[in-house]
Parts: sequence; structure tokens; C-alpha cells
Amino acid sequence: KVLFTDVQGDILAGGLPKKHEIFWFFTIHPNKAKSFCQNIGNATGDGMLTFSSVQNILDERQKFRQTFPGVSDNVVTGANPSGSRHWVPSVGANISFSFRGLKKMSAALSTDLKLDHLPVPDDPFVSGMKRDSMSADGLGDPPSAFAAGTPFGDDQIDGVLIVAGSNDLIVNAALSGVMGILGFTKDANSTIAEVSRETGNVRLQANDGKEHFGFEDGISQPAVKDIDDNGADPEVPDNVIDRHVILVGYDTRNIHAQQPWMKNGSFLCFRKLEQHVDKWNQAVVSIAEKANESPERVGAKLMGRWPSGCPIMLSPRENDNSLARLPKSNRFPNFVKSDAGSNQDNSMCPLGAHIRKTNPRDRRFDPNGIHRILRRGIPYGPDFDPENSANNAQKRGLLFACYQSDLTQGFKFIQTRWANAPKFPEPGAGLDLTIGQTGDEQDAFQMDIVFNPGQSPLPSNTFSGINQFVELKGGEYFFTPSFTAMRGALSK
Ligand code: N7H
Repeated sequence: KVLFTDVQGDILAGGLPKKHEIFWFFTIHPNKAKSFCQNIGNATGDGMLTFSSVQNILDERQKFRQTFPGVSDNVVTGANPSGSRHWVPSVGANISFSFRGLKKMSAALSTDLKLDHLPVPDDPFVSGMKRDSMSADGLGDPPSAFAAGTPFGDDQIDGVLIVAGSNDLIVNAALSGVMGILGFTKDANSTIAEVSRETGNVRLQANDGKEHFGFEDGISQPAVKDIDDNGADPEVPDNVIDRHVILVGYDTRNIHAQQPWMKNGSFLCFRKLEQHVDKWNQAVVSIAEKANESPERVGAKLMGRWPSGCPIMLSPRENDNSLARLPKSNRFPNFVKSDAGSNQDNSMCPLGAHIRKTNPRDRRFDPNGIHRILRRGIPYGPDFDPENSANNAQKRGLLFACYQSDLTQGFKFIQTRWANAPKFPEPGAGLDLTIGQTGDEQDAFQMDIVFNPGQSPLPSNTFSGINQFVELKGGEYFFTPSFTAMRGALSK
């Protein structure tokens, strides 16, 4: 209970309830940093619910259970696939800071945050995403995502307010309220100013819960031992992770962040990922024609799941709705169907399928179970409509967000060592078919998809156009502190 009241609500237990969500990126006026820090402390005093803790979310869920007995909890968290979703009006807010923001705050604080002791060389958080992206072991991002004059290119973002809830009215009202409490005004006295904002929306009606390529998202999440039973399934033991994988302060071996004030905090990776739905659709159709398969089956091969969420490991030839929902949708312990030891088996699920690349379910690749993240993203932009070219000129994608105690072992590891690595988990894998990027065309075409056992892979030129489906538009790394830190070290 103490832990739950100390941790911000988006991190554990399914996260803030989100049908509508605003990420409000701000910069702190250096000469107002002191009053900004004081406001943070005041805003989180006893009885002040400006920012939601995990406990607040759990209380809300309990209230929901009592009001609607028998209706699945998932409808409250919005985190899992479900048929009908009922929503109670609810809203929650969280706050996170970039390293740049913490530096500014630290200059105004009497407590020593010991930021100079924090970094190990090339720590992603200390570098910030722009420099990390361009470093020698970078993320493979297009430089345009961090170009001068763009929100994430100008080294201005000190923090992000995340406000999420059941509709836009309630979210906008809460955002204005929280901004006011932090000292935002429209005159020169303002403590903070907006750099940019991103608005996410769960898609409408039939597409509720699905991302823009048409797949159910938010199914597979690790469950944090003793804290978070959501998704925990005894048949998939590796899906249960220790709390130190998500929360800072529980593993002294974690050299990337070990200051006492950071305990119960978590690192947030935010990436605005535009999805080119037309390119995805074209590639899927063109591969399907060459392979004499249905486009739906090709899409399922690229993702590792059918649009419903049903994993192709359990139903390789056709969708089975009865396997689409938790816990069944997660009940496949690994991707290897047949022979002992080899990871090479490609006949059920391609080595480059998105869910295989991002969670290989093989302890040899993650012996300590630390390359895991809690995903908390939300789609943005209107639905793609092939009949309406004006609509399609608008942008759409995923406001990707995930939490981990160590960015190097979490997001960065998954993106660079797995998704972007053409030989992972075996030579012939190619890049992650959804998010892989290296800038090297050759890598992109190295990929085997087999539709039927014993068949040889399609020739690689079948796949022109892959790895162009998702394009980074900017992003940043943040630290999401505990309530103890906000009341203490970060405000005094
Ligand atoms: Fe992915 N998608 O909606 O198409 N992702 N993802 N992702 N992703 C998953 O299991 C998607 C991205 C992971 O445990 C599903 O919830 C899209 C990044 C992980 O089985 C679908 C984008 C990273 C998993 C998508 C995107 C990850 C996962 C299956 C970008 C980290 C769990 C549904 C626009 C670097 C794997 C589900 C497991 C699953 C989609 C980005 C990671 C449908 C469109 C950047 C760890």
C-alpha cells in the first residue's frame, strides 16, 4: 500500500485510464525554477490529488467494480483487449522530467540531487534522446525527428505533464487545472511555458483498442511480481518480472540510476511514431499476391498476431477469436515449435515478426529477465480511410510510451539489439518488421517468411517497402519520480 501511494499511476497496474490523453511538454523559466519546485511540493501534499498514484487508480477500479459488478476491469484500464468497454468518467495526471529539466530544478534547490554522480558514460537519460539517437550505438532514427525548429530538436523540453481520462473535456479541464497549480500563467510571471503538446485518442467503435495498422494492442505486458497481477499467467512464468525491472531503487547493480531520491521512480521513454498505413497495406497486399496468401495472413506474419490479438503460434492458418483474449492470447511459452534448442524455426512465426523481436520469450537472450518494459502508448490521428484522400493527408500513428528502471536495458536494448539487429535472434531474421530501422537497405531485405512447413522462403525482393511503415517524429527520455521525491528532494 505504501508503495502504491508513492508510485505515479501510469507506471504500474495497467496505468492511467486512457481513452483520451494529452502529453504536455513544457520548459521551465530558469529564474522561476524555485517557485516551480515549491509548487510541485505543494501540489502533492496530503489530501492533494493533483497527480494520481497507483493507489488512486486501484481505488478507482474498485469503485468501478462495485458500480458495475461482473464487468471486466480491463474496461477501466483500457490496457487490454475486450469486447465492450464501459467507461466511468475519470481522469488522472502524472509528471516526468528530462535530465535537462532536473538540472534546472537542481540549481534552484537546496537539496543536492547528485546529478553529476548519476551518469555512466553515454547514459541515454543524461544524453537525452536526440544525442542518444545520434550516438555511435544510436537508435537508427531519421535525423528529421530532431531537426532544428521542431519540438524535440531544440533542447527545450524540461518535462512532460501527462493527463489521461475518459474524454477530451475532462482531460483538457484537468490539464488546465494542473498547469495552473504548477504556476503556468499567460504573463511574464509564468513558471513554465508550453513547448508542444501531443493528443492521443483510442480509436472509434469497432477499432477501439486497435492501433492504426488494425491490430489489437496492449495485450502482452509483463506482470510485476507481488504488485501487478494483470496478465500474470502461471503457464507463462517468464512473464512475471521483478519490481527492480520497472522501479528504480531495488537493484544496486543498476548503475544507471542510483540516487536515493530516485527510489520508486521509473524512466519514461516517449516516441511519436507516425504510421504509414497506406505503405503497410500496399506491402501486405503485394506480398500476399506473390505468395498466393491472404493479406490478412501476411499481416499476421509481420506482427506475430492476427488483428484480433490471437497469436499465430497458436493458430497459424487462421484467426481464432477464442484465442484473442487474455490469458489465452499470451499462453505460448516460446516461439520454437519443434526441435530442442534451436531458435531457427520460422515456419510458425517469422524471426522478424514484431512480437518475436521485441519479446523473444527465450531466456538465453534475457537471462536475468531485465529487457522488459511496461507499454503505455495510445494512438493519435484520424483513422485511415482509403476512400478519402483528404483524410489520408492527415497524420496518424502511435504516441509510444514505456516505463523501465533502466533505459539501456529496457527500451534501448529492445530497439537496438533486437529490433534493429538483422541477425537477431538468428541470421536471416532481418529487421523487426514493424519498427526495425538501421538506415541500411540491405538489412531491410534480409528476411525469411515461410507460410507452410518445408517451403523455402520467398525471394527477398518480394519485400520491397518493408521497414518504411513507421517513422519517428521526435521523442525524449524522462524520469517519473515518486511522491516522496516530489514532496522532498525535488521541492525543497
Ligand atoms: Fe509494439 N502495433 O500496434 O502494431 N506492438 N508497436 N513496440 N510491442 C505489439 O502484445 C506496434 C513498439 C513491443 O510480449 C503488438 O500487446 C506499433 C516499440 C513489445 O509478446 C502490436 C508500433 C517497441 C510488445 C504492436 C510499436 C515495442 C509489443 C501486439 C509503432 C519497443 C509485446 C499486441 C508504431 C522498442 C511483445 C501486444 C510480447 C507488441 C504494435 C512500437 C515493443 C500490435 C504499431 C517502439 C515489447
